[in-house]
Amino acid sequence: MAGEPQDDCLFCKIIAGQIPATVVRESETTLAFRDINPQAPTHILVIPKVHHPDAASLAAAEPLIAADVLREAGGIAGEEKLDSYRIVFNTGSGAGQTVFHAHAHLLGGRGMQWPPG
Ligand code: DGP
Repeated sequence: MAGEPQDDCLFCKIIAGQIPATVVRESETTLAFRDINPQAPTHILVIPKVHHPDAASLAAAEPLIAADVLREAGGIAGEEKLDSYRIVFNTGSGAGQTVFHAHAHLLGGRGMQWPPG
């Protein structure tokens, strides 16, 4: 059923505490933890506790929780004292998505290029 935890999902296992992660913030609906392969001095993943394969699916099914993800990312950016940062939702393998549980990348602490690669 949409939103239910998936046995084969890495991020559902992190939410369940079956795989360790460096958690920086948790809310009723979201979990935020440091990326295992950081691409910037601050690289934090903010995920919904419900399982949806990507950000657009999450927003279509649970728009309030999609908003929670964005609000948490902004709150963490403040806690991390980032005056500039990027929030990225890779969607589809061609865009670099490797974990098919919706997640926001919060990246900051270095200069960034536009357009991204
Ligand atoms: P994406 O490529 O957009 O699907 O992002 C998935 C991110 O998840 C990627 O930047 C690496 C991160 N990641 C993968 N496995 C783990 C893990 O076991 N722990 C943590 N903390 N991050 C992980």
